[in-house]
Amino acid sequence: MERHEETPIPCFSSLEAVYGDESQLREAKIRFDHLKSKFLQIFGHPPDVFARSPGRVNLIGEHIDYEGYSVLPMAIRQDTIVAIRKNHSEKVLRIANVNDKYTECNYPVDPNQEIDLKNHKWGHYFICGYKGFYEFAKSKGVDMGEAVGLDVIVDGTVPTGSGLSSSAAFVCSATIAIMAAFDVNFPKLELESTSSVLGIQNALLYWQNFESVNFLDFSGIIYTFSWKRLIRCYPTTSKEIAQLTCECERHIGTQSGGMDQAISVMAKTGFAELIDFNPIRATDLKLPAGGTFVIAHSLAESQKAVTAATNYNNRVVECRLASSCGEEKQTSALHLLLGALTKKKGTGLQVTNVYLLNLSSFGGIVMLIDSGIPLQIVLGIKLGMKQQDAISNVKTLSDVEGLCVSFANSRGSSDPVVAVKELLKDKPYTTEEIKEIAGESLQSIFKNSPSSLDVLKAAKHFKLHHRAAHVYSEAKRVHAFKDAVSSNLSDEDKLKKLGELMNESHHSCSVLYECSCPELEELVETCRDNDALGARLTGAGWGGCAVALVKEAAVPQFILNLKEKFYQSRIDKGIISKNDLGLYVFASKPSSGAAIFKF
Ligand code: NG1
Ligand code: MG
Repeated sequence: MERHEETPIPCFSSLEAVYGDESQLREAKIRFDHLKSKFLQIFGHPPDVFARSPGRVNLIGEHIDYEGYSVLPMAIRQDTIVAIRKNHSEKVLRIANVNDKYTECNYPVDPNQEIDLKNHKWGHYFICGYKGFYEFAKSKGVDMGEAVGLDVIVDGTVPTGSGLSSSAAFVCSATIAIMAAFDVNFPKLELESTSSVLGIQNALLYWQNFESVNFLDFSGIIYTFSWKRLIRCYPTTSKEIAQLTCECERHIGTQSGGMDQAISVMAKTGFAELIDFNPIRATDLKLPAGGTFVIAHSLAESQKAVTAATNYNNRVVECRLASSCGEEKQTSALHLLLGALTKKKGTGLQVTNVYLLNLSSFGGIVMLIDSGIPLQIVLGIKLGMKQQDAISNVKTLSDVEGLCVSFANSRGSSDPVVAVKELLKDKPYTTEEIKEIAGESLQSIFKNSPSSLDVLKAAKHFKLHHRAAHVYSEAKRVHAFKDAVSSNLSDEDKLKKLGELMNESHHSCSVLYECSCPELEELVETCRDNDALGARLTGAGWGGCAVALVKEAAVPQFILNLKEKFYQSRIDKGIISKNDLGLYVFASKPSSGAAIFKF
C-alpha cells in the first residue's frame, strides 16, 4: 500500500494520462474541443487553461468523515472540467456552462463577497473555490494585487444530487483552474536546522505561517528555528489542495467532512483510497480481482445545499452534541463525559483528578483521568494548546472514543458503542434536556455557527444514541473492509466479506442514521435480490445512488435485471427516458484524480 498525499498536483497533464481507455479518451477529446469552441463563441478568446476533477463513489464509511474517521471511496470517470481565462478588461466573474440548463451566472470580482445561500445558484460552487483560493493566498502571505475578471465555462458529467459528489468535482476543478489561471507560486518553507525534530518544526512553521518558532525539546533546551529562505513552489501538493478545497466547499453552507475533495484531488487510476483525516492522508488500496462496483441511481434527487438544515447539517450537529454537547463551550465535551462517568450510579468509577501532559512529538497530549479505582484514559488532542483550549476543542465522536472505550473496558468490552448504549438514552433528547446537561442553551452553544443555528430552528429533538452508535460502528467497518482487502483470504472470500460489510453499513445508515429513503431501500433490495454480493446507499443519502458489489462476470446480467426490475416501471411512468438509462446505472472502475491541461 502506498501513501501519496505529497504528490504534486500534476501541472499540465496529458489527456492520455488522465483519460485511461480509448473510449474515454475519444469522449474527452470531443468535450475539450467543444469547450474550446464554445469559449471562443461566448468570450471571443480561447481559454488560458483547463482543470478537471472527478466525482467519486464511497464504498464504505458514510457520515463519519466529519467525525474524524477514515473513509474508503474511489474516483469515478465522470468529472467536471473548468475552462478559464483571466479578463483584464471586464471586472466580473462570468461563469457559463456547456449545458443550457445552467444559465450564465455573473458575480463581482470581490473575493470577500458573501455567497447568497438563501438563493441557491449553480455558480455559487465556483465562488466557493474563488473565495477559498484568495483566503489560501492570503494565508501564504501572497499579495494577489487588484482582482481581475474571469471568463469561465464549465462542463460536468457527474450526475447532480446523486451522492457522487458533483459538488466536490466542481469545487475542486474550479479551485485548481483558478490557481492555474493566476499561476501563483506559493512559498514553501525550508529550514536552517537539520535537527531530528525538524519534521515537527517544519509542520509548525508551515501550519502557523510563523517566521520563526521556539521549540522546547524534551530535555528543556529551547531551540529557535527560522526560515532559511523562501523557495517558490508551484504546483502545491495534493494534500494541501485537498484540505483547501474542503474548506472552499464549506462556503456553500454544508459542514463537509473532506472525503469528497480528498478523493477527487488525490485519486489514482486503478485504486480505491483509504482516506484518513487530521491530517489528510490517502493510502492506495487495490481491490480484489473478480469484483466490480455497479452504481445505480434511485432517481430521488438529494439537493444537499438546499436541505442542509434538516438533513446533512442536522446530523453533523447531532454528532457534535453526542460527543461534546457544544462546539464553542469552554469545558464542553470532557466535562459532560466526566459528568456522565462520575454521576452514573453503580459504575464504580470516581474521577478525582484530570491531568494534561504534553508528551509526544506527534501532538499527542495524554490525559490521565485518575479515579478512585485504577482508570487511565488516553485521548489524543492537538499539540501546544492550553488545557482549556484543548478541552473545548473536543468536538467529534473520534475525540471521545478513548473515553468511551475505557468505559467499555470496565464492562469487559472494547466497543465504544457499549458506552453509547449506557450513557446516552435510547429516546431522542429534547432541546431542554440537552440544555440541562450542558448548562447552556443550544443557541448559545452554537452561536458562532449560522448553519448550525438553522439546524436548531428546524429540529425539535436529537437522536444522539442512534447517531453515535452508527458513527462508531461504521468507523470499525471501514477498517474491517481495508483489513479484508489486504488479508490472506482468497479473492472470492474477500469479495464476500466486503459485500457483507457493505450490507451492514447500509443497515446502519438506514436504521440508525436515517439517511435513506424509500427509493433507495427498494433499489438496494433489488440489487441484493439479483445476486449483488452487497449493496448500500452511497454519499450523504436521502436520495441519490446505491453502490453494489457484483461478480465481474455477472455484471451485464445484473444491469439488465436492474433495468427490468427497477427502472422499467419508471420509464413507463415517463420519469426517465430509456435512452438515458446508461446515465443512471453503470459499472465503475477506480479512475484518476484532478489534473490541469493547457493546449
Ligand atoms: P455527498 O452527498 O456526496 O456530497 C456528503 C459529504 C461528505 C460525506 C458524505 C457522507 C459534502 C461536500 N460531502 O457527500 O463529506 O460526509 O456526505 O458520508 O458535504
Ligand atoms: Mg456534494
